[in-house]
Amino acid sequence: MYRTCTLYSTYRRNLFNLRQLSSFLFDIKPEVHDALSNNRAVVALESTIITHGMPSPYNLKTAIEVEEIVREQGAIPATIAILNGKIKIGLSRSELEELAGCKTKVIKTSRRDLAYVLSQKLNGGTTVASTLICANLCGIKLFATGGIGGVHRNGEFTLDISADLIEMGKSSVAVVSSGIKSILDIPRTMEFLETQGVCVATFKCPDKEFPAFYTRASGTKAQYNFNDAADAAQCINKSIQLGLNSSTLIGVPVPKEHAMDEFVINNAIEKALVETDKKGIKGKEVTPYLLSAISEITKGKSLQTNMALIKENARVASKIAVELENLQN
Ligand code: PSU
Ligand code: MN
Repeated sequence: MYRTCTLYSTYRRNLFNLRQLSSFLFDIKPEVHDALSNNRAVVALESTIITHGMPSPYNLKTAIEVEEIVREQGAIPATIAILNGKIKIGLSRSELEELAGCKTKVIKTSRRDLAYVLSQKLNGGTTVASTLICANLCGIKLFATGGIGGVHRNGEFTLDISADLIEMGKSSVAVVSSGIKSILDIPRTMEFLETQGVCVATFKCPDKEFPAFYTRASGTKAQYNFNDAADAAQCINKSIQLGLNSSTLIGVPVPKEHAMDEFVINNAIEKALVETDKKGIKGKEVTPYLLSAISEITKGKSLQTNMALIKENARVASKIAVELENLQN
């Protein structure tokens, strides 16, 4: 009885939200709207990875392939971005091309940038934080990305802590990623996530070794491990039923054949960090700069790894979304 009530009210709330949201702030693609109205599996995808995380033409190629993978698993992809001051939930092929081509200026849009970008009718690539905000408002329950932001090294002095972490503490959307890059301070990021109430689990890693994006091991453990997609969906469902309004963060290690050599990547990261410091790069520019510097230093190898892991994450997120759909219908 309680379960039915909770799910029913979630469903009603989604419908109410969807009606409100479709108007002047949001533009929800019809197939995404249909899927949400019928409680069908939808997977949100961010767009900063397209606009600032990967160079052209790899960004467009990856964005298209990731959407295909979501569909293959029986879910509907909803890439989220801001175009001409409207939040798009689900993009057409030409909109993806427009974003990826960077013909017009696109702003890396996190929570603090959202209202400004909308009010000025600009274009924005949404980070994990702002994608979470939008997905949450629409009732999307799963979100696949490459890597999340975190506490930066020396964050205890600079206070450079990604808004992604805080948003995960207040969004009822599970995030599937390849963990936290070792350009960040992984143990402190874990501490911060605990404070925000985010449940952190690995996927199919019985040793609970949390992945470090380019490599499969970070030296830091997650609290839990999900054996399969159904296991993850059960936990996410409980979180929804309780109304916790916080994320479950699921760490999927990069497939073995695409993982980078630890020595090679750590060297590249150290070099890139020195370069960033020397050039005085700060704030929101740090992550995109580091990603491109690391790709240059590794002669494109890190970019290949990045492309492989996001596809794997989309596959896993879609499987979980389908399991969740089965639990909720
Ligand atoms: N990590 C990547 N690629 C990315 C990002 C992170 O491998 O594109 C992006 C994501 O959109 C993430 C954002 O939300 O960087 C975090 O930026 P910041 O550290 O400035 O919060
Ligand atoms: Mn930052």
